[in-house]
Amino acid sequence: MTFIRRNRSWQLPDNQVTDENIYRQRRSVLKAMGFIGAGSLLSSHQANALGWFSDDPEPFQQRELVFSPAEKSTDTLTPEQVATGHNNFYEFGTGKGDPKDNAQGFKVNPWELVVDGMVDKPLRLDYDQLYKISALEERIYRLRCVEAWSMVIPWIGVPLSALLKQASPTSAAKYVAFETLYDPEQMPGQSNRFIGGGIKYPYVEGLRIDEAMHDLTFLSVGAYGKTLPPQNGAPIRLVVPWKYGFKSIKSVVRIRLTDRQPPTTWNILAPQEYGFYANVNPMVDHPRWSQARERRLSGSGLFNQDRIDTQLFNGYREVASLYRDIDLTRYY
Ligand SMILES: Nc1nc2c(c(=O)[nH]1)N[C@H]1C(S)=C(S)[C@@H](COP(=O)(O)O)O[C@H]1N2
Ligand SMILES: [Mo]
Repeated sequence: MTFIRRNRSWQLPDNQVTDENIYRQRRSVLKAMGFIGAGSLLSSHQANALGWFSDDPEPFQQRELVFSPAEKSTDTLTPEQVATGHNNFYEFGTGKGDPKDNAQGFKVNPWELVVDGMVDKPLRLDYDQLYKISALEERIYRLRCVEAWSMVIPWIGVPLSALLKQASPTSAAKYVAFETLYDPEQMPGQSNRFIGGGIKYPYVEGLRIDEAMHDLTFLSVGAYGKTLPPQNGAPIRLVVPWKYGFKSIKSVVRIRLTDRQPPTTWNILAPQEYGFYANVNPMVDHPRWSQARERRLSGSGLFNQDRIDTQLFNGYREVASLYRDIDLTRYY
């Protein structure tokens, strides 16, 4: 597959975040949040502790910079060989190197992605159509795994909303359910529980419809300027950058609109540990470890890991208004 244009004006030109980017993103965040909304979500004490309101609240003019990936110099792009060699994709094994080792023969063409359920126009996309949902964009997003490591990855794809709109969800649709391919012949973890970690397959995930329609919610068909490698979820996977990585379901074959909160794989396996929402939140610890900090895989080797503070919503404050009415400790 040939490719896919890189870089837009609002993206980082290279690995390093400039002061100018930092300044403009701060302002975009202030605008996107609205001061009132932020205040109702967190106490002003909490908000100040997180450094939310330290900037000059000038009117914001450059909306596109809400997707600017980074506001700290710790946000260096993760090297491609790290992002494609350290993976969670239990269908191919539970070790971090297993997906790369075991998924290389994975067949992605032909593929079929179905969008159905509570929609006026059900869709069936074949492999070629996956790349033509709408204009492809590159978005550099942080990915924070619930295991407390993180990366910064340049995805290529389209907003999920572009696809959902084409299917015309009915007004009854309140949630979106996602499903990974079930093919035990190709995915050894699906037929052998020692390889697949005891998960019930197919892997399933879900979002509330307002989360699914949010501009940040992305369907990725590529990364690092290429089509997705199998270990990262080829040919098409979800990327929800403000939620723990397990929400970002790989190798998706079905997207179903529904009026019920759909079951999700990690919640089924361990409901006390993994919720439906799974918003990145340094103030809500996993029962077995702290979520206050994370290991950022940014260097050229897996041992090059900076320990940094975890940010609420992984730093994507644009989404805070989605949760203004819920208790993030209860709905973890
Ligand atoms: N189908 C499926 N999707 C999955 C997983 C999985 O095991 N199976 N692992 C999740 C987890 S825990 C993480 S952290 C991310 C990792 O994405 P990456 O390997 O592209 O970094 O994929 C998510 N999507
Ligand atoms: Mo994860």
